[in-house]
Amino acid sequence: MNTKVIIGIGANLNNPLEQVKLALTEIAQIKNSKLLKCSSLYETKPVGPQDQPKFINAVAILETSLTALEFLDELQALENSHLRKRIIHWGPRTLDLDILFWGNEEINNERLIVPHKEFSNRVFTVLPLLEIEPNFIYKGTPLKNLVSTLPQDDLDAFVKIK
Ligand code: A4P
Ligand code: MG
Repeated sequence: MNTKVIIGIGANLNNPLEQVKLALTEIAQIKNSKLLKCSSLYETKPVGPQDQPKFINAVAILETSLTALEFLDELQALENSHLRKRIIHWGPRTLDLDILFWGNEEINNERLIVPHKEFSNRVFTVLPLLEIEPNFIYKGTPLKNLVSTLPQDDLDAFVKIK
């Protein structure tokens, strides 16, 4: 059975625009999966420590017949191939791939929490998803209604680049 999965893509080191573009071509090749939609690429203000470069962010929608943990394995293998080093929590990274939604399922185990806990607090996940799914409903509320609850600084700094 196919599951619709929504992922967040982020990078802020080693030419992040190229990291994200390359990641999108790689994501399109994940086994037993099909890339359905991808947002524009955006420059965003870092959430967390501010003494780090701006991020490039995007959101993509796929369908897959993999299990959630198999799909996470694929994303983590891609992160590792981009020489990702996990040093600082919410700190700089060459590539960060998060599962935002796994169909309508709630998953909570030591490797995977879905929906992503920070999804609705972040300009860099909410606005790219709105671009490609303008009628998305999040926990019973239209996603577009959440925009006014997001930090104004982050909204001001959100710039479409490609
Ligand atoms: N994990 C649990 N749930 C998930 C999920 N839904 N998707 C586990 C992916 N992984 C999930 O992640 C740590 C562990 O979380 C993994 O081993 C996985 O099994 P990580 O990516 O190694 O650590 P992290 O990214 O430093 O922590 P975290 O909490 O995932 O941070 P976030 O939420 O990814 O935030 N600012 C801007 N502007 N743009 C960004 O993209 N990203 C972050 C990172 C901070 N600030 C940012 C951005
Ligand atoms: Mg992460």
